[in-house]
Amino acid sequence: MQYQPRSSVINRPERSAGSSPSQILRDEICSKSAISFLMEAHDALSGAIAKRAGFKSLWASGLSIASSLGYRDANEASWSQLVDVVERIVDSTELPVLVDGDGGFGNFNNARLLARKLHQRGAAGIALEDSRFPKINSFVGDRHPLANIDEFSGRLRAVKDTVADNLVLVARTEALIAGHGIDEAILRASAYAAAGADAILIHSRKNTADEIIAFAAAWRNRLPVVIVPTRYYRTPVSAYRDAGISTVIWANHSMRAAIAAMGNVCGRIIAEESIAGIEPDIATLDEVFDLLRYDELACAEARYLPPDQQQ
Ligand code: SPV
Ligand code: MG
Repeated sequence: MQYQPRSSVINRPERSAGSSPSQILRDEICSKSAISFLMEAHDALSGAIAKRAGFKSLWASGLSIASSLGYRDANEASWSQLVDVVERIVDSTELPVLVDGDGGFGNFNNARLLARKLHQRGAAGIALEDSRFPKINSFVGDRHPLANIDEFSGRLRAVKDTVADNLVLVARTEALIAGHGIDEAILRASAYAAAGADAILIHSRKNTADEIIAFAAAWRNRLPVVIVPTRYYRTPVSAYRDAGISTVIWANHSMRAAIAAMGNVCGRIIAEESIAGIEPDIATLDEVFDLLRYDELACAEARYLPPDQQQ
């Protein structure tokens, strides 16, 4: 049987110039006709699962990657650890990946180094937030000092000058997280647009979408708007469509699902002193082998190994 490579962990077909990851992501974020959805991935496996479910693009979440590495979302993981995880996500999924670059891990120099490395490893875009180093997750505590607007704009310009259009540059303002109002958010978004951002991510910690919708109304789509509705999860997507939101990020849900599922399984195994009960509730080994494309390895062995060495 002739093996037909499809999107594969191992056989990674070259993309044509017209369909680079950043171009696909740019088209999604800039599309005026359709809202797009980015699913969180924190490793290659969660990326592959998101792809299998049908997501077309991924969000390499800082919170989820830090959590899976056992770090706090407080710049405890280094930029090179982030880049390594992103490379595995990109390699295993071949989907466009928008990377949560936090504040860029320092000043303009650190931010442009991070962007260059992410481009080299196949990322499609980078989101940079106007927090001060070291950042802390937006939902932790009340102290979220913002970077100076001009200094942060310099970080954006440095990234743009370094990677040009090879990475989509999403500028994220934490103005609302820091307790400021819509005016400050618009002021910052305007400066970041002037600095070369391709889209604006506006974040909120409220449990309704009111301030996001108010921002979108005042912003009038001068650049596409990206949102992360972790706290205002009850708002239906139709409200975002009506507000002209371009992209919605489901930012941490595979990581949280994994915590819940693994906690449940571990708890049952210890209580039942048996793995018999949980077997129907976990992935089969065949599912694992299918997800990781063991069939491709078998086909490659048939092609490249002498018959007496094949499985
Ligand atoms: C992330 O996923 O790391 C984000 C989104 O930045 S949030 O955790 O909501 O700040
Ligand atoms: Mg983050």
